[in-house]
Amino acid sequence: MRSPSDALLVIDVQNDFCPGGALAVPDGETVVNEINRMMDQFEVKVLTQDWHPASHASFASNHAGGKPFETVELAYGAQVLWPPHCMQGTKGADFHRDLKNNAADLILRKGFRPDIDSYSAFFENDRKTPTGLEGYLRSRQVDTVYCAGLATDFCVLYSAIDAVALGFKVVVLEAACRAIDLNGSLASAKTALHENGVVLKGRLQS
Ligand code: VGL
Ligand code: ZN
Repeated sequence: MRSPSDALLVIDVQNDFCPGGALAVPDGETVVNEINRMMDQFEVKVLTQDWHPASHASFASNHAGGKPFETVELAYGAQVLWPPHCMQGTKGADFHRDLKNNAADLILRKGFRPDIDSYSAFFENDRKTPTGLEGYLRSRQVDTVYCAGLATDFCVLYSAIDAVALGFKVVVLEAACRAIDLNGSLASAKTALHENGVVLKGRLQS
């Protein structure tokens, strides 16, 4: 068992981000075993679930002429348009069936506001609306956050950087993450993680 001040933060291991899903991350399902293996080592275990209404502003289909993977300007700034994914209550929004989701202490849903996307588990894409996760982790006296899940270059990246900004020590476990890699976004994500003081690690010793 690790120190009780260590939390495992598992980002968006949902069907739509796995092969066959609406926004499949290459090899996305391979993170499941890695994550399951670590689940018992942590006292604090949080899963996030991308959870969008059908009218969500990040869906290309909700913009006239909008195409997946292009960038548009929304009220809060630039936003990548995605194929509709992780719609509330759908199979695509469910966790991967093999993920040990029953072991989680907290399941945090994000991206439920129609007009704001939320990559980060801490702040929505307007960069100021909090999700409440900071308070939860502080109440449980967490000081170090170990990040895993999908996708390395979007939701894991934003979550890790926000966690650092909030004063947590942050480790991204690369063997337990996979990337979308849109126009070099994995390389820039790794640079940003390093520059922000996030520790990149392969896997934890068991
Ligand atoms: C994600 C794009 C859109 C992610 C979520 O989990 O990385 N990426 N919604
Ligand atoms: Zn999403």
